[in-house]
Parts: sequence; C-alpha cells; structure tokens
Amino acid sequence: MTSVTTPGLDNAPTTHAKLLSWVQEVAELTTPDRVVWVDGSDEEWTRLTEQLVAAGTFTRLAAKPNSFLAQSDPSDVARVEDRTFICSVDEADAGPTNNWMDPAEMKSLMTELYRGCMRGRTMYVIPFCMGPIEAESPMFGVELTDSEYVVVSMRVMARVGTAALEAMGTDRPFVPALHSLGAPLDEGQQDVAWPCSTTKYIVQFPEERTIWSYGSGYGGNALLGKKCYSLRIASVMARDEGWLAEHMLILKLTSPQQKTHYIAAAFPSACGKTNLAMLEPTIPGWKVETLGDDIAWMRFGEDGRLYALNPEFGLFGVAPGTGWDTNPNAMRTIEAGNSVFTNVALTDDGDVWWEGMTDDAPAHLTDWKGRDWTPDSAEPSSHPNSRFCTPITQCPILAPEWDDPKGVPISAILFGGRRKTTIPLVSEARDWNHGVFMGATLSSETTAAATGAVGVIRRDPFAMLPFIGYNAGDYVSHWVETGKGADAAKLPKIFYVNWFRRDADGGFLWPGFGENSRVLKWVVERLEGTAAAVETPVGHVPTPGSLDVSGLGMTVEQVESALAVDKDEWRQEIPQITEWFEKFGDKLPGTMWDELEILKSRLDG
Ligand code: GTP
Ligand code: SPV
Ligand code: MN
Repeated sequence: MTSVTTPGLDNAPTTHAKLLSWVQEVAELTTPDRVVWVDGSDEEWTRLTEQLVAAGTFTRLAAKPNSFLAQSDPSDVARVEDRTFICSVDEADAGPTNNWMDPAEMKSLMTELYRGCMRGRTMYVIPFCMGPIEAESPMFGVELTDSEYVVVSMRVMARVGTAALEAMGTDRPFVPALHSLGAPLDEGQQDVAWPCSTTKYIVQFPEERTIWSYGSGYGGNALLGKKCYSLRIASVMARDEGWLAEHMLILKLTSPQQKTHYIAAAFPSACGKTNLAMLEPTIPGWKVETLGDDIAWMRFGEDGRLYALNPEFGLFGVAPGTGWDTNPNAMRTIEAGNSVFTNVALTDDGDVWWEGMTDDAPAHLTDWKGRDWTPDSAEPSSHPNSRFCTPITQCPILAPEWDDPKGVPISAILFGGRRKTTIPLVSEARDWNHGVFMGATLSSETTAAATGAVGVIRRDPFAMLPFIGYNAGDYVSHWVETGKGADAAKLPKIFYVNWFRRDADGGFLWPGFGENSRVLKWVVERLEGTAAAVETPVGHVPTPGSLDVSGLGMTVEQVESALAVDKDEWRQEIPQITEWFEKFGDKLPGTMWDELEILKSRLDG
C-alpha cells in the first residue's frame, strides 16, 4: 500500500483526524515520493529556495537580499478564466457569469488527472490561515501541492505552518485546497524549470468549501489561499453568513487636520489597487497608510459600521509600471528583500528590472524568456503580468492596525475601472442602491492578469467577475440586502473613479498615481460635507473649483475633460447595461432595473 510506504505520511505533526485522512487519501491518489509538512520556518525557506535554485526554477538575485527570480513556462503566466469553474450542485448557483460543470462529473474527470500526478515529486502539506490566527473564528485552509514555488510563495502570501496547524487543533474546520502542477516525473526523467500541464482546471466546489486546482503554477491559479479561497469560496461563506468578501484594497487616509478615514476600493485586476493602497500623496499634509492591496473581508461591527480586514500576509503585485516615480513605497517594500519575482527581466548585476521601473532601460538584460535583451529589442523585457511577491510587513507605510482581527471601519468604498472614455475621474453615488448600481455595471478593459485578449471592454461587477463564487445576480442582491439591513448613516459612501480616461491624442487625461490623492481629498471632503459637487445623471461630480488641482499644471479644459459627464457617451452605455442586466434573468434585484430607469430619465432630462 502506498499509504504505508510514502515517507512523511506517518509522522504528521497533528492528530487532526479529518486532515490526516484527507492527506492520506490524496497521497494514495497522487502517489508522491514523499510527504512533507510545511512548518513555515526560516530553515524551511532556505532549504526550499536552495532547492529551487538547484532545479533552475529560481535565480538568486545578487542585488537584493534573500530574493529570487522565477521565469515561468511562457504559457503559464496568468489566471485562466476559461478554465475556472464554480461546480455548485445546481447550475443556477454558478450562472450567468461562471463556467459550471456538475460537481460529480468534475470530480471524476479530475480524479483521473490527479491519479499518479505527483509521481517523482514531493507532496507538501501547507496549513494556513487567511487573516490573523488570533481571530475569533480563524479562517483555516490546508493546501496540498507538489510545487516548491507554491510553498515559498504561500509563505509570503499567507500565515502558514506550525502556528496555523497548532491553532487548528484536532478538529477545527479548514478549507481543503488541492493543487498539482500535473507534471509527474518518471524515474530518471530530467525535470524542467517550470513544470506545468497544458490541461488546466481551477475548480471551486462552493457547497463543500473545497478547491481543486490542476496544471498551473501561476499565482492566482496555484496560491489557493488567494483568489480561490479568499474570494470565490469566501464570497459564498459571506453570502450565507451576512458579510462581504471583496476584491478591494484597504487604505488609511489622514488629513492635515489629523482626521483619519479608512477607504476600500475595488478595481479589476491590474487596474490600480496596489498603487492606490501605497500612494504617496502629492498634496501637502495628507498621509496614506496601507492595510491591504487586493482582498477585503467586510463585516458589520457592533457599532453598526462596516469593518474591513485584509486576509492576506503579502503582496502579489503587478511589476510593470511599478517604479520610483509611480509607486515608491512598493519599491521600498521589495528593496527589503525576501521576495520572489516572476517573469521580469534580470540585470547583468543580478537585480530585477521591468518596464516602468526607471525612465531609462539598462543597456543589457536577460528577458523573462531568458533571451538577451537591449532597449532596441522588439518585445518588452518583462511579461505584462509579471509579478513581485513580497511580505506586506516590509511596506514602510503599513498601518499598525492592519492585522487587527476586528478590521477597520470603512468610510468610503470606491469602484473603478480602466475606461478610455465616458467614465468621469470621480463621481459620488446618490445613495447605497445607486452605489450598488455603479458596482453592478462596472466596466473595464481587460488586462494581462488573465489569459485572453487585452483591452476589450467588459462588465466586471464590483471588480469581481472572475471571483464571484456563486450566482452574480444573487451577489448583487446580497449587496442590496447588506444596505437594507444597515443604518444608512453609518454605511460607507460609494464613489466611482476612473484614472484611465484618455485625451484626443490617446494620452491619459489624469496624471494618476500620487496625484490620485487629490481625488481622495475630495472624497473625504464629501464625507465631511465640505466639498461642492454638481449633480449629473451619473451622480455627483466635483465642481470645477472643488477638486484641488493646485500646482498640477493642468489647464481648466483638461480638468473639465477628466470630470466631464457626456450624455451622448452615456446614452451609448444604456443598451450595453440593458443587455448585461438581461443576462441575469430574474436573479437581478429589481432595484437595479429601477436605477437604470433613473439613469435613462436623467440622461433624457
Ligand atoms: P491585481 O493585483 O491584478 O488585482 O491588480 P491591481 O489592481 O493591484 O493593479 P496595480 O496597482 O498593480 O496596477 C496595474 C497597472 O496599472 C500597473 O502597471 C500600474 O502602473 C498601472 N496604474 C496604477 N495606477 C495608475 C494610475 O493612477 N494611472 C495610470 N495611468 N496607471 C496606473
Ligand atoms: C489578480 O489577477 O487580480 C491578481 C493576481 O491579484 S492573482 O493572484 O494571480 O489572481
Ligand atoms: Mn487581484
């Protein structure tokens, strides 16, 4: 019997019966050479990173302490949305935005893929906790994986190892998350630097709170605590238990008067969350501190306010565009070392480089595919979805309360996307339901964070299109219900922003990055009732004088163009929104149709 002979299986550092039997069952199915229980120690990190260097997966960076570069298989660089499934018992519970397959059918199909899939490899057991282990109800998970890259990355992104396992005790619930690269090794077979399979499945079983992932080593497909657990599975838990699991950053904003506000913001993948979360304000006296850059879990506190918590432990940020000019705090975070970079370029002195890091590119690089690169090369040196994976605790502007299990009270929620036209720089919702309408109709150009075409406008409700673990109509209803059950005066105010509007020449109308602090200032002044706004069909937008553009060097016309609500442009949105809403059938709450009618009548008025 494999179960008896697999080394490592018998000396488990836990007596958690359910965990033990699941580990045994998976080991019997996948037949790894050995089982290793991840303890999360420095020694383990050293051993695994050395092993990854020896295997050719990692290059140790001479120029940054304890940091590594991984260059993936060129086909395994992003989330695979077309291979991602919500396998609910009832198909209606996955529709209309998710791929679905009957759970039994999916399990039998994947069981055959998993059979023997870890042959020649090690199966790692990674106990982890999303959010603080000291939380009242810690959110445990256990990932089984045959990838050392996944183990070291999970150690950066989540609280892993002995502390999590001990807190799980003998019987506390956990989300089982099974991952395999799908690349077994035969005896004597030479491994490749980035093993993966051409067959990929990223599967959530929402009723069972279970995750099965196969074939990819890329972050969002393989670090299962992140999108699979903290968004897809957690959104189902949140629906059932009355909270929210969202694709949002969390930041703390302090005004020159020392008033603080916490702000959460949902932008689609590669649309600016990490950058806003770490923003360095350009306006004097304002301060931003970071609490999270990708995921927020939000629950009502006893005081009736909505509190947000970042369940992660690290940053998995888009590299290109991250530079000393645009996001100096991210640069400082990675300078501290202890980071894994994937699919960026290597400099000749053993550092990383990517487009946008510095104004001038180095004269010579090794590009993400391992080829010589010079500024004359036809292709960028780094993949557009290349990433840095780095401990959030290294962020120099991390708010001290970032890991408080009770979270922080949110004053404002921003929705935003990447739109060249139509959407003004900032607008404020009239009320909660109008804000939910803004979220439900959010649109953005697709980015390299997922495989497929880039730059195509699509609806991305609440920036959660690829991450809602259940029916998207029910999800919108959940947002409406969240507002209904609350004291309206204590609910966060909702805003919609767009940093990506273009001028006639195709350039950005708004300078973005640190200058976005001007928009945050207007948001806070709206909360405090001190900033003026004009009412437009799509909400309140700043009056020309109420947005602080001092010292920015923009002309009045440029500011007006950034803020413009063009009725003709908006009328063109109506058929698209109508078509979008029709997809939801009777699952869409009637209030969304009401909001659409209000918009239409205001555009015609
Ligand atoms: P995920 O990690 O994929 O969820 O993405 P994210 O929302 O955290 O996106 P991120 O902040 O990493 O930004 C993605 C890209 O947008 C980077 O290339 C940034 O340089 C660019 N970007 C961010 N903020 C701005 C901005 O205000 N203006 C412009 N023009 N670009 C921006
Ligand atoms: C995203 O795609 O939204 C990310 C990166 O934050 S990943 O974790 O790979 O999904
Ligand atoms: Mn994300």
